Amino acid sequence: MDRVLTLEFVRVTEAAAVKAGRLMGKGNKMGADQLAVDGMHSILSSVPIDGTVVIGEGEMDEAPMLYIGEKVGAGGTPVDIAVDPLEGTNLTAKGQDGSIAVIAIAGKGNLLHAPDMYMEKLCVGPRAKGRIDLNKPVQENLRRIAEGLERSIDDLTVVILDRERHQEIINDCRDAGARIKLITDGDVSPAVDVGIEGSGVHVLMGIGGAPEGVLAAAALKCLGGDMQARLIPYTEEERKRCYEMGIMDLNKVMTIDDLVKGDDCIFSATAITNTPMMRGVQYFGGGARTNSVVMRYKSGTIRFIDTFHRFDKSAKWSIHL
Ligand code: VTB
Ligand code: MG
Ligand code: MG
Repeated sequence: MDRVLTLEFVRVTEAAAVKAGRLMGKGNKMGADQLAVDGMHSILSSVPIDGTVVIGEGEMDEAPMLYIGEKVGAGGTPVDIAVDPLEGTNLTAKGQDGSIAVIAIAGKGNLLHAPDMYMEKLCVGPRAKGRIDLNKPVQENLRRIAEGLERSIDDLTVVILDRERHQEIINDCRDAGARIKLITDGDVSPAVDVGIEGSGVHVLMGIGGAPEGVLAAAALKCLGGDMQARLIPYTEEERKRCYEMGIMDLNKVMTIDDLVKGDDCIFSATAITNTPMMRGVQYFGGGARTNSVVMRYKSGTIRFIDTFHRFDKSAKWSIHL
């Protein structure tokens, strides 16, 4: 992938965020999601790629845009694309922190085609790379991560989705002495943050969405961090989908390179509401300001981009509520 594409993908997530952010706090998560999809889709169609959506808004018959299998782009390099135009719909609908517009791009066949089911995740930054093992107890992982970060477990902050199913790992983290940040939704943004020093969070653990897991892996791969994951099929139908994907051992621990293969990927996210490293979309008379992070595996460059958008300069910003 040509490196000039990198900035093109920032434009894609910016457009989704500026549109969806309009509905912040309005209690309309479907509406916000739809605006994000519109914004993302319209800009993607002008990017010079020959893209296929492999993680998107659902199967063809239920999502009109950015559905799995949709061909996007203006023609060019063949790539696979994972999107979550509005990751954390509840957060945007309630005006709470942590919602982002996000995209990951890799060479054909290199993104795990994760079906919409649950995935157990363990995510860390570069200094803990190679130290995590999803088959080991929580305490053991925290001990090794703390060692990598040259600090005590008491000085680690673990992000966990606040769900009943996580009571055991929450107890284990507390027993080990780690600090915890329980979040109501949106585990992609904190998974990215654990890869960035200074974000104040060091580990993401627990069960969230599998598509979100692939997005997190793309970011962590670019950041030099690490991730392990395991699909958690609950129904017979979901188990069948795993087998169809060629995953015969349902307990298989996937590494970051199983989730995102190869040595060429790009990740971009724009904050819709605030995140620890980025401000959410701010609107002012006639425009908006966005914060994004974009990264490219090949060069390892991480860019934080602060952008001013002028609504009078382009029709693309007009929204019909
Ligand atoms: C997960 C997580 C997402 O929704 O999919 C979660 O990965 C759904 O979990 O980031 P529950 O079924 O327990 O609610 C998010 O938090 C938001 O899309
Ligand atoms: Mg979404
Ligand atoms: Mg999501």
